[in-house]
Amino acid sequence: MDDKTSNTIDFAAAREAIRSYSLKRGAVAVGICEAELVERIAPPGFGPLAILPGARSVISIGVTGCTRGTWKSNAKVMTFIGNSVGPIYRASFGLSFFIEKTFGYPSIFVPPHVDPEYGARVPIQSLKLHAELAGIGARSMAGDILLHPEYGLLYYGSVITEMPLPTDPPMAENPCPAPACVELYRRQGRTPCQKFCPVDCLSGTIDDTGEIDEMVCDMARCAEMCQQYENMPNIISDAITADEVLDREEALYGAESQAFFYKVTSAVGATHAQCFECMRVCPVVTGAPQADPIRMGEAARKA
Ligand code: B12
Ligand code: SF4
Ligand code: SF4
Repeated sequence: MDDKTSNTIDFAAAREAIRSYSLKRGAVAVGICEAELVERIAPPGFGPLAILPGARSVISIGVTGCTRGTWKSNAKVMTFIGNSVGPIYRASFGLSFFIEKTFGYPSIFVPPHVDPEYGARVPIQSLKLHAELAGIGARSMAGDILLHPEYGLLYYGSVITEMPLPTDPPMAENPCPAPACVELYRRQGRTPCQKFCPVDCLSGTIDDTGEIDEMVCDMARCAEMCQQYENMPNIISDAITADEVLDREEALYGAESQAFFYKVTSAVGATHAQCFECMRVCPVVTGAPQADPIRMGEAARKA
């Protein structure tokens, strides 16, 4: 983009157009932060400049989690329909094209996945860091999952762009821990997410003022729990190492594998790593004003 063209752009109006495009595509929250700020916090090689050398801004968008009915269901059902990563990745992919086409600045959809060079736990970019700095989530006691006071649990997608856009500040206040969680912690020494995590992988402390003092999450244990119903590598490994034909067939065509392959072939977004137990008991996730689709519907019908 040459200076002459960029001088004709109204960046505040562009920001609104980006916001409006994202909301139309299903996002409920949109925030923007400076690429330079992310670059300073992310480890070397994991900031925006690593994937777009001229990066100026990072746009983070969020879609809501589940319906009220889904939260009432069991853990197994939630592995099919609990997350919303598909829609958010499609919306952010579209946004990268929208910015290039409308404003002419090179933009890129951030791959949300892990970096194959560094193993199963290291992402190419931290979507949580983008969302946190762009002001659409704050770190919680539940393994640093970001929470939003209006929407509870959001799933995030990001776009990095060379466009210099007006930014948003990080959230001034953290909705975690909720007052009810502080109360439970004072009485029992544990918050709801810590208490109900099925593999006890969350710990940490709340200080005298009711703020997060320390958060600890055993990610290996959490990952094992998240992958209990669908573990592609296990299926393949069991099939390769089976000595007997029947064992091999069980590995490939047994009930668990069938369920997994159904999900993959019917393009269900939630094909790996799903556990929602810390979120199911979180008052911010289920009680935030806009987190409940029934209440959202009532408000819309009244309007
Ligand atoms: C790998 C991964 C997992 C793994 C391991 C989790 C882990 N944290 O190690 C497993 C499979 C266990 C998992 C589980 C879940 N996940 Co997950 N997961 C990811 C993924 C791909 C990377 C997370 C990660 O490792 N980040 C690196 C850490 C260290 O980043 P960070 O805390 O922001 O970084 C801090 C510093 O370390 C440093 N830093 C900055 N950048 C980087 C980059 C790197 C590489 C490193 C090391 C450090 C670093 O700066 C930050 C300063 O505070 C992200 C998508 C993404 N690309 O970000 C989704 C994501 C974090 N998962 C998500 C969710 C929702 C879940 C689950 C609830 C599963 C589910 N039901 O959908 C559980 C929750 C578990 C929990 N209690 O946190 C959401 C979180 C949304 C939110 N509201 O916060 C994300 C953002 C996906 C999305 N598109 O929305 N997940
Ligand atoms: S996602 Fe499941 S295993 Fe991981 S911290 Fe939450 S409740 Fe525990
Ligand atoms: S249950 Fe939710 S609000 Fe309460 S401490 Fe855990 S993450 Fe925070």
